[in-house]
Amino acid sequence: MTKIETKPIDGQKPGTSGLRKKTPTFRQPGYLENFVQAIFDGTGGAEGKTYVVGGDGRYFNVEATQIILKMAAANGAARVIVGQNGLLSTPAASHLIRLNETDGGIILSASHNPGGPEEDFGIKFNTSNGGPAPETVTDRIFARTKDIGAYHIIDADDVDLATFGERAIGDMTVEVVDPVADYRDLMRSIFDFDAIRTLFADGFTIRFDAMHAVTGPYAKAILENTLGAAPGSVVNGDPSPTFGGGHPDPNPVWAVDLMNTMMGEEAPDFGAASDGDGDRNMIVGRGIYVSPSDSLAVLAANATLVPAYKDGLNGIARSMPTSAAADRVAERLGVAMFETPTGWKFFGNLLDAGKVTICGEESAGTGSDHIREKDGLWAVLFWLNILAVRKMSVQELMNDHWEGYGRNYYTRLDFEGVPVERAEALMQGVRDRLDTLKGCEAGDCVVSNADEFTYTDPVDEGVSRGQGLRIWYKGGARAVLRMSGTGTVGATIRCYLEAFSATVLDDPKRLDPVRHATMELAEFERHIGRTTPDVVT
Ligand code: VG1
Ligand code: CO
Repeated sequence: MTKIETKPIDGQKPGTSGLRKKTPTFRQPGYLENFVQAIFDGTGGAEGKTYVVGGDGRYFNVEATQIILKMAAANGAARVIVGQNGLLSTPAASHLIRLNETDGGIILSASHNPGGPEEDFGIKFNTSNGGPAPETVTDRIFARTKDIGAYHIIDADDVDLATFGERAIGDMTVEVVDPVADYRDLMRSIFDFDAIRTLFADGFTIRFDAMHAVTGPYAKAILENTLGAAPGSVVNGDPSPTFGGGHPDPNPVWAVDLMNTMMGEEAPDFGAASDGDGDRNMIVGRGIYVSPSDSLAVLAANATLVPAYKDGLNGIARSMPTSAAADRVAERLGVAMFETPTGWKFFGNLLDAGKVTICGEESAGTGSDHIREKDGLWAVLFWLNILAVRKMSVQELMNDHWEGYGRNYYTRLDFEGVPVERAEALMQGVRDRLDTLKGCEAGDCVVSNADEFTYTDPVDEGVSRGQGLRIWYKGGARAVLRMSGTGTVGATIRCYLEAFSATVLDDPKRLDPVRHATMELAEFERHIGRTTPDVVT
């Protein structure tokens, strides 16, 4: 056992979802080690504890896993459950933490960010409920990174991560498990697999784009081998350390191949994609893209068709920038609706307290109380279960939904790689005028209200400030501005736009006035020199 002297390293503050940096940063001597030791120290030590460890297979995943195992052993952990070859999707890791009642887990992923020697890496700690550590915990971990003096690691050979079963490293047991098996059992316990199998047997076609990321093996095992989707339905299904050189980000921009297929003549009935670590989902029907906010609403509205939710929902939660489409469903169902800051960690308390059953974010994340992470394949299976029962196309289902509830038009504009000072100046410019914006006219819009979102957790009463600037316009449209907490270069400004119509259900220009008004009011041109975003979702 070796104690290695170290010094605090600047900038190890976890963001929206763990610590994300460029891979070379993570590979600097002591960088990963300091953070891992801070996780142990900030959570009362690893002595006698059990953990789950796994990642999305990106470059440095295996090396980092070996380091974590040696550090866990040196810190006195009793047992670590690892996915074969260090692979675990984020939802599968969350499930294993809960199933095995471990003390928590360490997930290696930068999610939708690209991977490779010069790209991004990330690490996240999940607590014993299977969910991302709440801010109180990440604050303690961060505090420890600032006064750390040493870390512990044993001097041992690398552990065989290729073969299933138990082995020892120091005094600790490492158990290498099939990353897919328990997760597949969980999905089988939630959905009507027979109905979905019949759907495929009757000729329903699907294209699932795993984007060279972790969900490939899961999707093949579940969709093709268990449910009978045609072989080859899962594309880009072999996890690659660089995700085939792309961004494993399931949106119309990065999953453009899938979009083109789904909009083409030969489109299958259903298309879906997932991100690097398997917690996000994109849903596309033949000729129709489903916005994540609408997807959440549709799942909630049809939840009782799924065996696990047949008795109804306790409540629904969405992140603040997500559209209010789900709110209309909650209202009709007569269940509670919660609005949280961005990031899955804020749903944990609501799920643990039984206040909500289904949660979602506009960024293609949906999930339920089956685990404590968002879950990409779960969302896909949920859709398939609904389509199998309702016997409609995606287009028909969406039309039916909008006719019943009205439509919350929605889009998100991302301005990436903005110099940090400029992004902060833009945000501060709006923040300084929150009180005076009311009544301001911009283009065809008039501001009816503006504020900065503060969240008070209804369970532990913890307060999170500065969670996004909100501008409402007369007539009900809304804009939200916030800075991304997952990027690794410069700043990304996200501008979220929403407008509701009860009767006009297909107007591609519906958001234009609120877009122009928001660009003008927030002075995008003056602060960052452009009003054209890099990515529109
Ligand atoms: C983004 C999304 C947010 C999501 C987070 C982590 O955060 O907007 O909704 O929870 O990524 O998802 P930000 O701070 O960049 O807006 V994942 O799949 O990257 O773990
Ligand atoms: Co993800």
